[in-house]
Amino acid sequence: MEEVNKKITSYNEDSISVLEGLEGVRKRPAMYIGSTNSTGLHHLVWEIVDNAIDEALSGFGDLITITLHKDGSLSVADKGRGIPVGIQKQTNRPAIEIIFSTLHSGGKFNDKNYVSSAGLHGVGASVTNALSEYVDVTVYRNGSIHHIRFEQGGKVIKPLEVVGKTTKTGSLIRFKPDPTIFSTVEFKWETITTHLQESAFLMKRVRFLIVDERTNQTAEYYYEEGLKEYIESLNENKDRLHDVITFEEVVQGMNIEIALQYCQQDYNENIYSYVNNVRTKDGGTHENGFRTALTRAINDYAEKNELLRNKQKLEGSDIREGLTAIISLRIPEGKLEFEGQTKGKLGTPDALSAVQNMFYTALSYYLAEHKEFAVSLVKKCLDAASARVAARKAKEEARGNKKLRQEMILSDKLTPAQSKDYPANELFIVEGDSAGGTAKNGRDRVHQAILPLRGKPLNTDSITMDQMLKNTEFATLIHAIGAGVGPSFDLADAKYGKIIIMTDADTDGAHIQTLLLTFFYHHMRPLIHAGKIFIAIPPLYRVLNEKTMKFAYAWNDEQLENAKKKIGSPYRISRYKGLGEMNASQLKETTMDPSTRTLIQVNIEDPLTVERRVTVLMGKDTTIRRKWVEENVKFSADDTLGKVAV
Ligand code: 0RA
Repeated sequence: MEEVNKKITSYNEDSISVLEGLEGVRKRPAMYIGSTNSTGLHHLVWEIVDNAIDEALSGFGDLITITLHKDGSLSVADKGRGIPVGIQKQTNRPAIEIIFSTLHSGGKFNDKNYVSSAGLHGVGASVTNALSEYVDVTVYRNGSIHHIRFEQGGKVIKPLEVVGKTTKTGSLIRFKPDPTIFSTVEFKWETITTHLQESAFLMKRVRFLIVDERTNQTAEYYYEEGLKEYIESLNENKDRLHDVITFEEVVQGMNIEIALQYCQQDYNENIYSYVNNVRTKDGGTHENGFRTALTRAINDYAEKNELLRNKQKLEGSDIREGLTAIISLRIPEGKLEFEGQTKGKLGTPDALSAVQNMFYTALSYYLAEHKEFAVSLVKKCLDAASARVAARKAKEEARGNKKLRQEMILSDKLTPAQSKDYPANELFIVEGDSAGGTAKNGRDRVHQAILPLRGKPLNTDSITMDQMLKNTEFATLIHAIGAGVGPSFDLADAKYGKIIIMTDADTDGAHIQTLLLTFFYHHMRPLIHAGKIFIAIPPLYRVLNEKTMKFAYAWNDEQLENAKKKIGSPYRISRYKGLGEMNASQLKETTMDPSTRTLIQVNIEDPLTVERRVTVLMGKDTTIRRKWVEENVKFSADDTLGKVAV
């Protein structure tokens, strides 16, 4: 069947163009993996893992093992059929070599219907190969153990050969990322486990085992029911109204899985959609089909059962308040279409009608069969509708009532910015009155506003919306931002382009950041999605030479060492315990002035991380928190972290 040991000695034209392809990846890595930072680095892992997932999706191999080795390499083992090792006719080279050397080769070797992100990104294992110091592949197939090794960005160093006998089947791929390409080559436990847990939720009954040989940690993810358990995990700390409802069906060659659950306290809608195991964060046709069906099914049910008064209709947003839903669609590669530049939005037209029809029918049936649930759900939606109407009214009244607004602005709490160019304005939320005073003096009066916070904000995870609104600190904050709150929040009305949380660099400061982020996540989520929330990073040290009066700031110990050298002895180090220890010009220079400060942009995209945030970040352990911030809060493009301001 497969000719494995045929000797290949000379490079033909094909293999030269192959190398040129990989060379292209090395020249412009960001075009293939998005970036060369930690996010890009982990793309190398997903490309390899996705192949193993595809194989499991086709029904081969139900265990995928990921090992982080001490030498900085990572391996992915699966129990699939094994990567094909036979000679490919057109090229006269082993298929495995082509798979690891040709861009977009995934599909050609595939007799499978569903392809996960290989189909989405269209790049696959060859990109990982191009950006690795080495890739070592062992294949268990046809009774033999096969081995091939690539080095220096994809060159075949050890051609394919049989190295032993086996009764197993599967593939083992080990690679070490090229440090000349990436700004970091350290694989992160948190990033990898979060991603693979998500994969496990989407791939029910496939086991993911992760072993970190650097720290001896292990994790295992296996879900018998997949999406149902995914939603249970997302809603773990919430006030759930019913058990998770699930639907699954194959329509026109598309596999559709939907799971949903309503919660009481959280009025946000939490809808997550996936295509072939990859999150479509901007939704698309499948998600639209879901929304339309949901709105129609519930309105139709309410109408038929005379639960609505005089031609009243529930709006989609009324029906989605408090909803957590996951839509997972698997479609053949040939049907995949995307809208826009990124792969975040599905365009496949068939997916709309398929999801819409399937979900409308299934949900209508479910509602008819579960009368008590259906009636209470319609009631909940009607409550949301009334609240929406009331909020709209209140907003219109507030608009007309300028005096009230002025009163708020003139209140003793907020020091406003002079400019009316709202997108250019910044609101600093500052820990404590004393630091607030310093910030007031150090600010750029035109564009920077200061809102000092007294004490710790309430934890909005454990209070009701009413309690939150009665709290003066939050009320002031809501008025200062000026865009409403909760379901009636309107991003377009926000009076600031950046909202910057500025706290001491200690445990209390970290706690306050978390409490504020929790508030924004619950009640002004669009601000987070729009990338308008930032955390200011004050320096930890100031190094001063008392003779020359030269000084430098340092944000970490490494910078401190550099600063000592730069400043020269005799130096004196002051460790800033809080913002209050800086004077206005120091605070301005280090933490507030856009040309010298360091800001981190809060950017939370993946649902699991967000829910984990509550448990990890609300805890007392600051090292876990710091680690989380490092791994999950992305640095904005213009940040200056790593520089010592002199
Ligand atoms: C193409 C065709 C076949 C399997 C695979 C690719 C395959 C690729 C990878 C990558 C990692 N693990 C993998 N396992 C399988 C099917 C070949 C056949 O018909 O047996």
